[in-house]
Amino acid sequence: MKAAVLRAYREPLSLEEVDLLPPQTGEIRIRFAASGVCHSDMTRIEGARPSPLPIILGHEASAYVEELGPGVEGLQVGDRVVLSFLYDCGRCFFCRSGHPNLCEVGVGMLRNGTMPDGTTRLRKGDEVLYHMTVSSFAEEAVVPARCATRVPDELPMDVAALIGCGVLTGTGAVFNAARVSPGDSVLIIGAGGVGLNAVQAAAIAGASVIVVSDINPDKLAIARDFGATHVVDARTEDPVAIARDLTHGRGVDFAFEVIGRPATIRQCHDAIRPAGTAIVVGVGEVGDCCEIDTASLPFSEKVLTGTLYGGARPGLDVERLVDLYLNDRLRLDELITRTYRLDQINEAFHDLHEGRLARGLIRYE
Ligand code: CND
Ligand code: ZN
Repeated sequence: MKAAVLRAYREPLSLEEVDLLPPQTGEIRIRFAASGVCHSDMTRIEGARPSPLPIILGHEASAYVEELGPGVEGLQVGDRVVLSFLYDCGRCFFCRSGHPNLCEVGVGMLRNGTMPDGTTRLRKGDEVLYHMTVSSFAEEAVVPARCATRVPDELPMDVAALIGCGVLTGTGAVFNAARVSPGDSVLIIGAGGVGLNAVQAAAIAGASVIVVSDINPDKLAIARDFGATHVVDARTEDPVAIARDLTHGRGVDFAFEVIGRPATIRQCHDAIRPAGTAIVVGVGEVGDCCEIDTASLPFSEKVLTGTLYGGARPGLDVERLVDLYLNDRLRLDELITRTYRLDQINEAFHDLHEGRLARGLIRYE
């Protein structure tokens, strides 16, 4: 099968023939329909968190089931599925305590680039590693069956792909991590493919004030369309001052950072009210630090935290988001700015880098 392989950091992906081993127990072979291009893929190319190479990127995808490994139940060949990049073993402390997105096995797979058994099914002579369990910048993959959720025929495969990361993460930050309630005030910093989903989730949740900060006027226009009550051009305006002005000088109940930079994380912490919560969704570089005035903490009772995969319960949340979309409550078509073929993948990353995309999508059919 054809795949786009990362062989060296900060270099273009190379289009190659890669071999796929058959699915092992509990695994399936899938043929991709579409894959979103997420900033987490670009961060990997930039080497912000270096790990062994070669690796096949891509982690936000829809696919068809092609082959079932031994012991797979509940899926059939031909099923249309959305992939989750977080495997949940169902047995570890985190799965049993209601945090399947922090599954010890799943997080280990993200770190090591493997399947649950610590090896991969991708070969080019030697072993090729997975990126975030899915490795969807390829025609096919072998993945754990637990990471595939069947979706109905009415759901277009293009928008199905986006649910796998950007939609689940952005909406999950609001619905699961923050549990935004009607009347809450919210600040969202970074209105890209993930952040825009936090914006529409805040609107669905009934937030009274939804302030969105970005440095790109095109993104701010979509944010307004998606339910932002106020938009801030961070090149010339201060989101912290504006968030306070809109909340009687107190600060917002929740602030979401969806970029992964210390300066904007600090803005979120500054913009929340006493006992408010700042939630970091963006993934920064290893070693990045952010200064917080510790003396103010006991007086402010502010909470600064992060969320992995929007605190999703992967299978269940995919089903709920599909229903929201099919009932016209969640807008996903508008997120797709441009589609590409796999051999245009480096152009897609260039466009993402230039800020041209709400989401770029690789289409395989
Ligand atoms: P994308 O590049 O689409 O969006 C980032 C947005 O931030 C763009 O619209 C930029 O214009 C904007 N921006 C840049 N600088 C500033 C600034 N100073 N102030 C305001 N806005 C600014 O990225 P994405 O939406 O694909 O991903 C966003 C982050 O989320 C990224 O760090 C990615 O790695 C992370 C993420 C996290 C998780 C998770 O599980 N926590 C899952 N997927 C992606
Ligand atoms: Zn992602």
